[in-house]
Amino acid sequence: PPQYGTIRGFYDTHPTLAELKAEVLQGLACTPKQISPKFFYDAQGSRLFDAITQLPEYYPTRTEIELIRHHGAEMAQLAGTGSVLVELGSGSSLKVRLLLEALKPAAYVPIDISRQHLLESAESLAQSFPDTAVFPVCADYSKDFHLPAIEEDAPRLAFFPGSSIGNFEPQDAMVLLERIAKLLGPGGGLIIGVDLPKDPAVLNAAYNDAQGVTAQFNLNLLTRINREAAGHFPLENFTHHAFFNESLSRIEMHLTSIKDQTIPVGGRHFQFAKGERIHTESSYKYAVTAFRDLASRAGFHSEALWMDAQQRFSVHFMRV
Ligand code: AVI
Repeated sequence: PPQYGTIRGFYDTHPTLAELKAEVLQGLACTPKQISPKFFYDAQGSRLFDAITQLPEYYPTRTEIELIRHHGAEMAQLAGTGSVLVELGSGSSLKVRLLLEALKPAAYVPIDISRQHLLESAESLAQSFPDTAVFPVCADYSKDFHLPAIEEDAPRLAFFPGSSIGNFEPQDAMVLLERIAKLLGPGGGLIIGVDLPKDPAVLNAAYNDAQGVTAQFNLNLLTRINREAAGHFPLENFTHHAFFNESLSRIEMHLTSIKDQTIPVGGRHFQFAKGERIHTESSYKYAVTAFRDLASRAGFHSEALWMDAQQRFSVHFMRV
């Protein structure tokens, strides 16, 4: 029988080592070299990301939390109670805690690629909210994933905070939003956090923190590849490089080779010239109208918008 205060089920479709290896090898064979930012989030990467969210320079998390604190009641009013609440990239599930009291969902489905982190957060949340049925799903939400068959008649609500949508290329973001729209069905709601374009100095500082946590987060990708994909990257031969690309309205993160070198990975050999980079992340910043246009092409219309006084971050309420 289902027990209250613990998770009710667990769907595990964590990407396999073989999938990780194949995607990494494919990315390293591209020109320019690239690796998807979804691979940042192993156990250590998830911890480092949580540390980033606490940094003085990293304004998005703190700004979005303030927006949810101030406007959570309005968000819940628009969303209605009794829904199946699906969170994409739930991480530590801290932000959703601010909404649960008001939302009173029938069930909460946190989806994340980082298995251990997901399970610990889901257990802790289930204990704090014993009336909410918690069904974690470990999955790469950039691919097709399935929801547990629960509360099938309840309306669905998606929560996609943190501007993680910005980590997708705009065309892929549109496709992902289309999939979310399909998952929600007509009338389904979406609460989505989107980082805004702003003074490049503020953006550059947020991705080049003084303590070097973002650099560690970026370099941890190589540690992971060394461990899980038989890589031989010497970490000291690569440096963190992040900057705002104004014409594309995106932060770019790269790992730059400090010298000419050949790196074995998964039985293959990859040449790096001095100064050559691996593109590890883009973080697109969307003005309000730009994001509305993107979402409307995916079948969403905008119902409400919240921004902080400095217009650093936005939270949209959208409906299919
Ligand atoms: C998760 N994602 C929205 C973060 C971002 O800002 O793009 C990841 C991150 N990368 C470096 N710092 C934080």
